[in-house]
Amino acid sequence: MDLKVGVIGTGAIGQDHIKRITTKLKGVRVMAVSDVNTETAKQVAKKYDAVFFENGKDLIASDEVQAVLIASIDTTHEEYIIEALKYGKYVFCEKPLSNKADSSKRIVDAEIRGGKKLIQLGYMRRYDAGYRQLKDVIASRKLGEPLMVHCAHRNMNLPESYTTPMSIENTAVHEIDVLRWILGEDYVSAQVLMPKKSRNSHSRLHDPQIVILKTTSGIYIDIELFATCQYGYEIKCEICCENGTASLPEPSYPAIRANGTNAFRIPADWKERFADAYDVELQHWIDAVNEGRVDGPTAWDGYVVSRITEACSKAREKGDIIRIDMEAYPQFYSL
Ligand code: NAD
Ligand code: ISE
Repeated sequence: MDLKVGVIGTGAIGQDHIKRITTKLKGVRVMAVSDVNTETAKQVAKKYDAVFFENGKDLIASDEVQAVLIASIDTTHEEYIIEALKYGKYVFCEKPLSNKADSSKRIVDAEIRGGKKLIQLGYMRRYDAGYRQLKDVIASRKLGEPLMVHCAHRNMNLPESYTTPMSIENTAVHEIDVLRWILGEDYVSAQVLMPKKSRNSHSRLHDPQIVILKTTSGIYIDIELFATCQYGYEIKCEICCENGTASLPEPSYPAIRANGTNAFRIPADWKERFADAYDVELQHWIDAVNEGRVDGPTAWDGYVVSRITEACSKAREKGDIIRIDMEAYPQFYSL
């Protein structure tokens, strides 16, 4: 029997996920969709033969929906996750768990109170082949201990609704999660540097920004966040170890020699760059839920990221280095 999924949020990634579920993935069917932009949601419902719900909470309550995929904006995740937990329904929630740490903590507390892990979080880089290779190299310790990490996260351009705090709360969250997973360490301090503002930023966005994190063993990580780089979507990560370095592989495209140049394509956006990772991630969720469980990034992982982004925001506001004291890992999440 196919897993009957209801999707809340039919914007960019909501539609991308609905398409992949319908055309590529196995053991699943999109039964229902909802969005406050009712016009788009109705069109999507018609296109994919799903039921349109005016209200996301009614979609969650529906007997026709066994599991909920949340792809609405960051500030709405808590409300929908808590509602799905009330019905004991499995959830796949796009990153971040929430844009604020106290909100993420309420989600963790609600899941623990319910007594069963029901949430998988959309940190898809953990399913990207390149990041998995990087994790294996570091874990083998063939290069010795990791010491420093240099990252860049560049978007061609982001909409006017994308503001200064979102560089961290919406974008740097990917590096914060995936490096914690690769290095197997938590973070102890955060700092944010604000370089000269690009004229391609707008009045509510200071772009670019640089985040500097320190891990428990003393590894320093710098993350360049450049939301208006103009030329494409580019993700870089180089881990410098005692006896060598390991870098994230570039996406593979043919070399085109023409007009006196030798050129490679640069992906346009996250949809293109991480298409395979999204496929693997969602199939993983579907297969696990069909077996009555979830694994992958947890609500706790999401809460940890929120605590770090909170420290980064404070660091940016105060122009200071902020210490991070993380609570102990709840046993609930190690089961
Ligand atoms: P988007 O703006 O294209 O779509 C968001 C949708 O949410 C819109 O259609 C909007 O109408 C809807 N919405 C707003 N308030 C709502 C509410 N109260 N109830 C229901 N729907 C509501 O944004 P997007 O790029 O599709 O991002 C959606 C989510 O996915 C965000 O949380 C974002 O951080 C995440 N995302 C993740 C990745 C990734 O790489 N994993 C990539 C893009 C976006
Ligand atoms: C977007 O929400 C994503 O998650 C993308 O992966 C990221 O690159 C982009 O900066 C975010 O806005």
